[in-house]
Amino acid sequence: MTNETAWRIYGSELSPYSLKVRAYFHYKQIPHEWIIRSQDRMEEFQSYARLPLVPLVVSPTEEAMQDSTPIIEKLEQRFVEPALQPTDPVSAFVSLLLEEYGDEWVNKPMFHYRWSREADQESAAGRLAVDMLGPGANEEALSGLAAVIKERMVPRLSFVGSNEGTAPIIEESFATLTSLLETHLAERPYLFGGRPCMADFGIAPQLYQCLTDPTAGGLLRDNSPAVTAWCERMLTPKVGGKFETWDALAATLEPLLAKELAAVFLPWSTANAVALARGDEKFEVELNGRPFVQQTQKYHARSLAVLKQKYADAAEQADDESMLTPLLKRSGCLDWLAD
Ligand SMILES: N[C@@H](CCC(=O)N[C@@H](CS)C(=O)NCC(=O)O)C(=O)O
Repeated sequence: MTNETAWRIYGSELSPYSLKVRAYFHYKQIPHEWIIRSQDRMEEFQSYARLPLVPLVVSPTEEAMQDSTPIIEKLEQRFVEPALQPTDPVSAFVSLLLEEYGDEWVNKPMFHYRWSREADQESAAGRLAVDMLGPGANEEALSGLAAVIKERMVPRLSFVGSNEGTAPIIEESFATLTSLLETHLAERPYLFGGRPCMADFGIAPQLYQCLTDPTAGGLLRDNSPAVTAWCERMLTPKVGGKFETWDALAATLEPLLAKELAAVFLPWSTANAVALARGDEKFEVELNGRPFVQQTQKYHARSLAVLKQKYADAAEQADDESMLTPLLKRSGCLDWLAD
């Protein structure tokens, strides 16, 4: 028998993608059980998971799902209200574009700030150890596990492309994003107005993780009170009003498309995809005049291809009068999205 209360989310409080999916469940008011993937629950987690990644969602009929964007897209077919996307085609595509930027790029400043400096490493490793062993575990076990986690996570900075040379680019990107968002969110509770959409689910959980870390959290609290409040609001987002029209949003969202998507995220993602197609293990791309060097990553290339397909579909659906293509052209995004 199907039990609608039996949806399960295996996740971690320190995983942005887990909080993204949990926020979606709250927004759609889908009854669910939030299960921290602790050592106690690892065997159970592994019996469903194809990949050793959280979040993992298990449906009432025992269907296991991974990867936050496909999870949400699948659930959208079943839980249609409240609508997740604006109906206007320009806003709808920009929302998808920003979700992708959140998942694939904003994760970099999140990961970089969390694992680069000693105070942040200690904080995150300590909290992850509590997640794994439970708050009742003894001090010695917790500090032993925290040390192991730290040793495992710090070298992973290289996977996200964080190193001495790229640190200033990543930190500048965080500053640009949070300052542009601060202006935008000072006027509205969610990115597209009175209710959240895909863009909010993509970006806010990454920045929420930053908020829980000493260095990035300090920056956010000191400089970006509206962004801070939005990240907290996005833990359990609610319908508070309507989506605004693109005209009302454009003045403060277009600069984000130009300064972050067109100047940083899309050139970086494209360079990764081009290098992978050539069979290279590393790539270098100039971002805002400085070299960014990273190992190639297959996942990003696949998700860029999906994004380009979404743009092709949106452009085909839009009529000749659509503002979408001119907007993407004006902001410098079009060349990266259209083949
Ligand atoms: N694209 C995936 C990314 C999931 C992911 O990277 N999860 C991380 C935590 S945020 C993870 O599980 N890392 C391995 C681990 O924590 O054991 C999604 O959107 O769900």
